[in-house]
Amino acid sequence: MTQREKKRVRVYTGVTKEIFESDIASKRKPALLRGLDIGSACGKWSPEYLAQHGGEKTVKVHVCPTGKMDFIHKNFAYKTLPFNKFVMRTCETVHKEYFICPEEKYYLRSLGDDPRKDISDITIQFPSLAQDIKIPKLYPEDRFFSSVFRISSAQGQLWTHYDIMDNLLIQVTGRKRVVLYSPKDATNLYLNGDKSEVLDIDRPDLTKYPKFAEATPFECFLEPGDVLFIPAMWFHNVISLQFGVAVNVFWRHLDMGFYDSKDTYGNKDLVPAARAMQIMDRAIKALEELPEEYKDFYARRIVCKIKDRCFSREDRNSSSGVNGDSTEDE
Ligand SMILES: O=C(O)CCC(=O)C(=O)O
Repeated sequence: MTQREKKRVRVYTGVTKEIFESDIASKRKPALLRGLDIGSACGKWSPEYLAQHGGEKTVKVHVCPTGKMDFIHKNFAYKTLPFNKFVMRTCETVHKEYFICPEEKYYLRSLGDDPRKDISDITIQFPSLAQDIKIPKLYPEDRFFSSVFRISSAQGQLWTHYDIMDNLLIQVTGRKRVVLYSPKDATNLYLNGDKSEVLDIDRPDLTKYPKFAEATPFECFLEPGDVLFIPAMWFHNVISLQFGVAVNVFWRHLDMGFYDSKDTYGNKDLVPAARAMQIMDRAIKALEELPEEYKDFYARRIVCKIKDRCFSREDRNSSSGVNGDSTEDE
């Protein structure tokens, strides 16, 4: 069994707000936007400059002995460091000062000042650095949710996950590979919450995860200045090929009532979806009270009902629930 061939993410240049709305966001597919004005950050944000202008604010970072972070076996620790010290360590390959080992890797996903109440916004947490970056206003500004620093050591790899909001990932320095999967591949990714259990997407264990072979990867390489549109629910796996700094911006593209008002990360399932998942857990518990052959019978009936009522017309008759997105060439 082999994996499906990778498809390329479509590249766009000269994108205006109008083009973004009419030709890109509405297609609900990832898009690599080149040539946008993201301000002076690309030329300025050396590690030394970031350390000087980011200051000593404490940040909570992932520290991992290898680049491949594993959320199942928790091979990383959360540690706090002053931002300036974190940046200078993250761009080294071997550290004199370290938590776990001299080759450890670091990854920052910035948070609000009090993560239980505050949302990450670089203009609030890092006002001096925020002046250098111009976030392309391709989305309705009153829908802005958060702006997040993503700073990674070379070879730092973030597991495959989805977010529930639309997102522009602005690569400021360093090169990065992003592999994406359509929401319709949810059935092939062995999900554990919002994350895929298939950690090694390049050499997956297809004996343990046979359906992963049916998932279609979409790949792109981000260079400094590139902006990747990641539509809500598109799974993404990110590897920093060099020390790199990105800022990503999430916005609420749906009516406000869909979003959990207590969600400061922007990754809680939409309110009706969370309700449906809870009801489903209760349904499964009820099915488990039945003798085996009845449980199997009613489970099949429920699956049929969900397919008939909730799947798109073209997916209703397929056994896997797959899909226009995976088969269409980009
Ligand atoms: O670029 C990264 O390090 C991760 C990006 C990401 O997960 C996101 O934009 O949601």
